Amino acid sequence: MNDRAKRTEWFLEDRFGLFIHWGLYTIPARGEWVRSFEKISNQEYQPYFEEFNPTHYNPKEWAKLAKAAGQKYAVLTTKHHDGFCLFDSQLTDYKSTNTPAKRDLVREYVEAFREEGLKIGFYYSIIDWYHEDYPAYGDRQHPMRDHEDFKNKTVDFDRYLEYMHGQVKELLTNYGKIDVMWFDFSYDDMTGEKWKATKLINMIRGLQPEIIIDNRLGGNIMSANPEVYAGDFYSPEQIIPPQGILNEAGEQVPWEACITLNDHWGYHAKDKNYKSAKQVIRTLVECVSKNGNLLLNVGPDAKGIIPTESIDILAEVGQWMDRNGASIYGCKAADLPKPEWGRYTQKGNTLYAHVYDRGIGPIYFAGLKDRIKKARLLADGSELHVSTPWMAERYSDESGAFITLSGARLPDDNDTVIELELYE
Ligand code: FHN
Repeated sequence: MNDRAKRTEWFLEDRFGLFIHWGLYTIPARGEWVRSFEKISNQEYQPYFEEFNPTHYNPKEWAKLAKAAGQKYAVLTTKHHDGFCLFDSQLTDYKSTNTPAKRDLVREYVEAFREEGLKIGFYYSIIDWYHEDYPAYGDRQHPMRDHEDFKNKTVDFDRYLEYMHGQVKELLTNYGKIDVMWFDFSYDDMTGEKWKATKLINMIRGLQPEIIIDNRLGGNIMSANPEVYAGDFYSPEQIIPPQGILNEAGEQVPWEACITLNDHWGYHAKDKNYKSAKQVIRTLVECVSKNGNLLLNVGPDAKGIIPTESIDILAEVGQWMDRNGASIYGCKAADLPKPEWGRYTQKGNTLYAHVYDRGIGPIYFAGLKDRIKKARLLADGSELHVSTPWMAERYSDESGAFITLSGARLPDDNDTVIELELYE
């Protein structure tokens, strides 16, 4: 088994994680790109630094919420593009311990989530709109990209890289075992060795040999021979890859879709466009049915409170996961075509039929004739029978099998899972 396969074994088992976007931008409450969209200077943004005091921040509550939702790992923004550090970095004064909060928010997150048994991930923005040596004028998205005062400003980008690498070293040295390093993001010529990515990865692997890293430092994770910094998993965003992810050699590449619950990563007070728990459950199933993970985002507000809508969705997802998690954890794609009524996930000889559409009459399982040893409703363990009822007899061709569900409605409208033990 190659190094990446070894490192990602737990990742392919756990399948479901919590993404947390949190920082100063929660005060303007118009999402984490507010500085770029509204071209807000460091000076205009400074009042939020001087005010930030999330009095209700209780990461133990966050960790319990994630655990109850069935999430097995979490990824918190330690620094987003605005350059504000949620951890006690010795390389900058622009950090949470210097705000009225006077707290190392990352340390409290690590301790709380580790105590609940979740694996720990750090999101770290390689983009930095605060640092004086990050290129601003003419950049694609820097808040000062077309500000005259920055036109002739010279920057020492190597000094920025020393800062960025130094902070990654702090994060991977001072907080114990870290399981995921989630870099964000490369663009245009700002990619790969522009970040001194090989040096950065070698440092990371030395500090945390078992850590897994996303693909956003650059390079081509789809290559049959990817760069050392191309990452351990592919990170589609706000989409599920239609066919899953194979590299140029046709090999499976671990991947994780990151998805928002509403339309913003960071807290946006007016964004009430939340997905339903049903959509989240079916998104998670779709990811796993295509050999992927789901990293589902919450955006706590300036007080440190996760929006009620997010809490309610995660709670309903958790109720489903509590009964049906076996069809997610450690599962992957089945070697069967997608059925009309829903999706399949599989773990060894156990096939999980995720039935979304009750249809009329018995449920039809193409290709499974004489292959099903036992059938159970996963949620309650109740026995189901593989049989061909009178109305199906004329359709019982060589390949299919039928299971009759009682009643006109599915037991679980979100997703009714039938556990099928197949003959070896
Ligand atoms: O610009 C960021 C964005 O704010 C957010 O953090 C997402 C999450 O994957 N990543 C970048 C956009 O691709």
